Amino acid sequence: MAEAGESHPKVVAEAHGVDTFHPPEKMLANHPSKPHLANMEEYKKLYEESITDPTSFWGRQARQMLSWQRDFQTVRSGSLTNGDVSWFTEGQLNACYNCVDRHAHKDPDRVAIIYEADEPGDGRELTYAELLRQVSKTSWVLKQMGVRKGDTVAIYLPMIPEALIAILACIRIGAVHSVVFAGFSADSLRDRVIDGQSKVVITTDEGKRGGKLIGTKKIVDDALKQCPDVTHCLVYKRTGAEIPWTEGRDWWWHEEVDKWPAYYPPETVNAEDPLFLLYTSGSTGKPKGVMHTTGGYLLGAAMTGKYVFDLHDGDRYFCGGDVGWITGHTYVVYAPLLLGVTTVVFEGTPAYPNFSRYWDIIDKHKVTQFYVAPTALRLLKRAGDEHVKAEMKHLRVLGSVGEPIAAEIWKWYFEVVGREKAHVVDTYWQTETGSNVITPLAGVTPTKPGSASMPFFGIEPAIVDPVSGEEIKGNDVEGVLAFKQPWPSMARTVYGSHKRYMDTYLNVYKGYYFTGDGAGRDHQGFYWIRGRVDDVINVSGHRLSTAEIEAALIEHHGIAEAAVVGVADELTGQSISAFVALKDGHETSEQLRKEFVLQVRKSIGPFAAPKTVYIVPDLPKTRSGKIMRRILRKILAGEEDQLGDITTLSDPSIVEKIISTVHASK
Ligand code: 6R9
Repeated sequence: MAEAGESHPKVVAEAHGVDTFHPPEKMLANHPSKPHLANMEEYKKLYEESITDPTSFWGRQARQMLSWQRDFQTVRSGSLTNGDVSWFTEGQLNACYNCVDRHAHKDPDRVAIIYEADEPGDGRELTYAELLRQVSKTSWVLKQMGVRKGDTVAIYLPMIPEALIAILACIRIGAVHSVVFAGFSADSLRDRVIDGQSKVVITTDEGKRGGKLIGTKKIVDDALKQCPDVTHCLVYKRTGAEIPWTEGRDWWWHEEVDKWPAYYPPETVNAEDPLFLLYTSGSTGKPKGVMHTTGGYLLGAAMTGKYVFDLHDGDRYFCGGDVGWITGHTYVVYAPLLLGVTTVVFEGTPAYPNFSRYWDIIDKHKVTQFYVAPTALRLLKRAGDEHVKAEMKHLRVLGSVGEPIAAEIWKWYFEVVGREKAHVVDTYWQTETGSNVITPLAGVTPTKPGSASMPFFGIEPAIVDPVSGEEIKGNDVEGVLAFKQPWPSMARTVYGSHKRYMDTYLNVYKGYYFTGDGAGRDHQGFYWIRGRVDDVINVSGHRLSTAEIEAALIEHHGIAEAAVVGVADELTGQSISAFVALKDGHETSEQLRKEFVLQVRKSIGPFAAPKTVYIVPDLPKTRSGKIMRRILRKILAGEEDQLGDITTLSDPSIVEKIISTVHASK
């Protein structure tokens, strides 16, 4: 939570009279059938039922959307207060069967994956039948490596079909996948492999992104030097580069899968058996292994895929998120495959070979739904409208995720990309919520640029006063965002640290799930997400903790103390500024500043690198030694006249020195 003296979320009353956009007529006219709900009345009716009678609502949906091997009797048990929530308790199923087999049986030639490689023109398509064969072979391989039900497998792969195949193979045999974003450094990978107790790691020889090669296997080798429990490493040959090899531990994917049959029976698991771990940043230095379980998570993915994105048979869905983050998990892999539609797996970047790349992919593959973070849209808007030449005539839904979307970016998305024919859905959710929680339903919900609009089924939001901890009822209110009821796809624990789970999410306001975000509810009940109220910063949609970056910095021998703050950035949403105090015997220099940035790249990954490093004589600290980041934020924002009372600092004179350092570097 926020440290003492931190300011709480800004109270900004939303001006009434913000434009409201209804689902575009042209979207409905071009629709292959019609949205799953006829209007807002239907949404309200179902929503009401989901809140007042969750047992009947979710029981019905779970039986409709998922295939169970054994039915459940208990829909929901446990509570937010006790942190023991379980859904569909006696139910048994297999996640891979739900994503692959049932579609492969019904319609084997339907395309499951369109792989668009980094180089335009490269790539391939996989049908559901082919996916089932490849996943089965890979399941055999993992079994032979000794992976058993409940074991964790670490996946360090770029955006290639094998990332999905690896995930599906794990869940086919009841193993738990722990995907680590392939932009993380060896140190970060090591920490996640150890924390998740993975014994097998899956990777590639190299990755290819934006025309550049990434030495994934080399990074894995570095990480594994300190992971004695890893017995096997499965390596997919992506580029054919020369790579280091450890005999007995490393195995080529293509050689191994060739040995095994093309069918492996799915293993039955319980609804509450873990499905995956995904590490995310919180207020403290150590990343949290957020644990999702099988039945509830799958239901959240399938339900939001259907209603938020209006997925229908025959749709081609393109989510630009990386499989290393939750967006890639739920909306590249699970939602589209659970619903049996085609998912586009894109290996590259929106800027390579030019700024038309996304639009060309959408056009070429007749994409019907596109989903991306505002940071990419800011980049592409800035590049110029002339890059948006592709017709993209099949687009019905344009999704936004990961950070607030500014009204002008929203309008550009709607007008220039969507030609006013696609419905823009600004979807709010988190790694911990598993699937969209506050979001419009495409084709149904009226939207206001910048607002994530209304709660999804089963989500009962509360705006809470951060000081009193009391819920603020009624409309036109501001506070922090919490949820009052458990929902199926909520995370069940932080792996190996349930106390941390309780303290971060469920003990902050007893009886509520606390999101960590500030939010407002306007006069019509629309929700406006204001951003994090804790020490989490959001750079290009990547969630980073200030404490984690500080911990990385002080690994450098020259740094005595470090404080990291997020500042508003036109392109990346927020950017990272680091303030460091040197140890005795070190002199300020450009070289040292570069080393500090490098230190963070090495310890976390390039995406966490500070944009600016200020070397200061000392940090502003209270007498008890707490670093006052609020003061640093104010100085960077040019609000030096609003620093408040600084006499409580152990050395108030330090503030002037920091101000002049910041000014000198401008
Ligand atoms: C899905 C994802 C979660 C944090 C969340 C919030 C921010 C996500 C947003 C949004 C405003 C939206 N966030 N979606 N803020 N509008 N539509 O991004 O998960 O990486 O765990 O980040 O992202 O601050 O708390 P994750």
